[in-house]
Amino acid sequence: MAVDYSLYLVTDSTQAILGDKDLPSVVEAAIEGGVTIVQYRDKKSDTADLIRMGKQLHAITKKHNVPLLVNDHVGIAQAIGAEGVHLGQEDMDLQTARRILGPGAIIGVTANNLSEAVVATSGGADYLGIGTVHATPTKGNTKSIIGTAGVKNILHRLSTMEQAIPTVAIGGINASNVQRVMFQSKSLSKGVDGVAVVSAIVAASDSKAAAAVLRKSIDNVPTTMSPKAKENQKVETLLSQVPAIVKKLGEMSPLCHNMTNLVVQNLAANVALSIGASPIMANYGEEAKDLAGLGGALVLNMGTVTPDRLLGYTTAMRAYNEVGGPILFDPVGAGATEVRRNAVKTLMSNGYFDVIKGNENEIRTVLGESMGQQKGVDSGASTSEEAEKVRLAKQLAARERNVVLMTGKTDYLSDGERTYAIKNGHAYLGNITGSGCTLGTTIAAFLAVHKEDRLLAALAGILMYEIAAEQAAARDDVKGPGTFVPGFLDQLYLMAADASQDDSEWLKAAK
Ligand code: TPS
Repeated sequence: MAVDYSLYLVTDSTQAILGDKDLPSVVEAAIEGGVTIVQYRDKKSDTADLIRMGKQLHAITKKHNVPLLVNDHVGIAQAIGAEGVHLGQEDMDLQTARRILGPGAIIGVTANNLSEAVVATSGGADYLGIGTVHATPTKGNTKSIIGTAGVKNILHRLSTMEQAIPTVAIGGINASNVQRVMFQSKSLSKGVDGVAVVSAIVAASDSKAAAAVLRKSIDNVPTTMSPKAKENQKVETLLSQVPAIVKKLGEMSPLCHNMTNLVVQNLAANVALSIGASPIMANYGEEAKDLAGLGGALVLNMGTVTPDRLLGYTTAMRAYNEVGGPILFDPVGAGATEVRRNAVKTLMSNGYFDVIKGNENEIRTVLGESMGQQKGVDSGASTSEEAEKVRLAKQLAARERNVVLMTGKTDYLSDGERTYAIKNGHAYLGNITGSGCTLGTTIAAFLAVHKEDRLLAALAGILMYEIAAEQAAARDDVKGPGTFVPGFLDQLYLMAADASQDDSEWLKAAK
């Protein structure tokens, strides 16, 4: 029988996690919510209690056709007729357990590093529990937190082995990061088969609802870029599609939800209106639960960071990720302060971004290659050669499996496979506040209307934005940054209107 490891519940009977709830009821509700396999894990009870509870749980799991494994205690598993065991590195060895339970039992092993994973796989384990992924109070004595990068390392090593066994990731996994854990590992030939959780379900007041939220996130993990997109490598092919996308934007007038900084609210809303989108400036994360369902896109601009806002961002990310709504992340001033560096880490570990847009310093910080203290949020000193810039954009996009736009005198746009340099724009953009942020708004609007190829959507947004800036700067009534802003809004507006008449003259200015 093939075992479904996609949502794996590991129980805990401690007051801190289970509280006063009844464990069998929690397990049954969790199965109703979408749990596919259960592990009875109880580090404290004596044999009689373990058997009593084990039997109760097994009656429930059998009723729902879900396998029950017992943590550590091979004898208890045998006594209650459970489908198998899960063994930690300090528990009974795999071979002995196999001899006792027989070939038909499901035996899983915890793997914290490459050698543990290799030994268990070649030793005949049925699956691996890979972790601890994130720090978790559930397991205090974790040898090490391996992060999603550690999970990827182990998966990569496993992919070189002859035997292939299912894997689940475990440790600090909850509704806000489950998609990221599943999705990141999928950049390899084979990702994890599921996630195992303790507190995300057992500590929840409504275990059925908690399981259902996880279930939904797992079932809706963002898919990889469509194969069709990859065929269109040639820049001419991409450019030829831009006018139709600009036109589509005007027709659909997508919601462009901005969670942005205090400085650019007004300009961002005006830019969105000028290009034909419907802006909403809503910084309270709870609102995203309603807004995410409206088919628009979210701009998450970190320019004004406060604890409240950070909480709002993570709530909003979860809401958009759950429905597959696109998110553009603008890590403004990412490396400038400790608070911002931490905010980037929090956000990056909480979900998935379709596009990350930033200057070189910001992209470096997100990548984890900070060059030290940044001077101010706008400081984007260019220190590297073109090849280095291409590497930065490409590497981050490949790691995140998304699209990265690294802005500067030349902009670099990459999806990890295709990388383009864009040389449009005008110096005035650097003389007004919020030009980078409102470029983010523009791209987000395009993401909402062209989901088939995010790189192409972003390209359409950048070109429209930067060519409008060039046109505005050339106007007779534009004499400097002050008159540039209204001229720029006019040009965006005119371009959007032109696109509806299939006139793509302006695209000829693309560099
Ligand atoms: C399948 N383990 C590693 S981290 C952790 C546990 C129990 C705590 C997670 O709690 N893999 C499997 N079963 C296990 N028992 C382990 C690994 C060991 P939370 O989800 O609350 O962070």
